[in-house]
Amino acid sequence: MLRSRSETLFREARRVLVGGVNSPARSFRAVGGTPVFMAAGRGARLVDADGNRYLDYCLSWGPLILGHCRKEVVKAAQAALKAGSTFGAPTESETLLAEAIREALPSMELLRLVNSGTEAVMSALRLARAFTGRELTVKFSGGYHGHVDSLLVAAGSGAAALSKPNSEGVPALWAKITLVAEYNDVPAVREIFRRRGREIAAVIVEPVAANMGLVLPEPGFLEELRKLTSRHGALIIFDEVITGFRMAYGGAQTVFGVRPDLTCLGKIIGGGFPVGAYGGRREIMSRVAPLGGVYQAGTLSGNPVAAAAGLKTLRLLKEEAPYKRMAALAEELARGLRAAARRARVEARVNQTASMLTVFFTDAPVRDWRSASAADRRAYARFFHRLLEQGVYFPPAQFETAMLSACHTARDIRATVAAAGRAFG
Ligand code: HOZ
Repeated sequence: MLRSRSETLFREARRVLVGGVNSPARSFRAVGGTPVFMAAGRGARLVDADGNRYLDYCLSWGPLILGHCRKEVVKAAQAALKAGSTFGAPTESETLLAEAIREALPSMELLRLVNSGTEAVMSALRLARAFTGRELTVKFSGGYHGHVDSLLVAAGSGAAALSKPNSEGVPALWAKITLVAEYNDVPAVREIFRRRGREIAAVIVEPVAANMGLVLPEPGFLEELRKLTSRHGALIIFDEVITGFRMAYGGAQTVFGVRPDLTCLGKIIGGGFPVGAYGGRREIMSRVAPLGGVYQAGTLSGNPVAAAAGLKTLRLLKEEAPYKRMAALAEELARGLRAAARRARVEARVNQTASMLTVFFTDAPVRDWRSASAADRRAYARFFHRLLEQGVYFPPAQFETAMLSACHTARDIRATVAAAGRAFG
């Protein structure tokens, strides 16, 4: 597979863009080699700048649950664009999107649209501090919540992949207000609350961790976090930027039946355009300006193009309910990957739920950052490149999650399993 155009474009990009990219996760630093420059996408497929075709399991890191260029979503965005891309004034589509979100996630009684998941999390934390009058946040090792200063501590995703889980430039004071526990470790969280319960504003958690690779919550983990926070007067914030409208239409919170105080969303709700949202209990959200004293604003927040594309995406998801089918295909893929690894005598664990999965090169179960980070990253890099050569685009880093879209077919899964068999071998 020739990628000479990607090589050229990367050389040119590096002259003007930091590291040649606008987000480190795209840089291929975690797997080595030159990032593939993309030119187009259609359904479950990508075409790169050299004209090579790939089956896409990255899907822009999650938003494209309906695949690339879904006709109705493109149309909705075009219509909104023609009417005006931004007004800096309210538009009806923002309310309609917010209503659709609230209908799916009733815990979000009142919400605010922003431009990214990072913004949503940053704002939710400020709000939690204001509401509780406390300053500490509890997060989980390997959990990633965007590049919010205080959460770039033991962070997952690109930060972990580049061995920068504690970013430079974060004031020591900000790092100090963040307490860290291992995911799924209830006794550790209990101990943190025992020592500092009165100072804790919030626990922030990905209900299914998807930024240290995919790691599932063990039975009782989320329920216990809910109980502990309630008992100590702290809030629980679900970061559903990845799981919202992916794990199920109502997100992970409806699947696990745990109601958070605040939820952060991004990705799918923008239909492929920049967006984020945070929301939750009315009495908490009423503290946000202009109703309350917590200031948070944005010129392009809830811009009409993202709102129209997001709304159309949610409506299609509701109508077509592709979740069962996507989960069945993801299960088949996970089974196929496990069998292919066994045949090749490769130690691999595949974590999977709904339309998400991660292959870890390890012989032990992966249930937290400790076990995720023990996986053989070089083996993942080899696997990734061997798949890429065969036209299968997995996330270019071990600490990420592969995803399926509603466009992936049983045939795609069989082709991927066959390619993985060769990649493991
Ligand atoms: N949340 C995505 C990674 N898991 C974001 C990708 C990026 O950082 O560019």
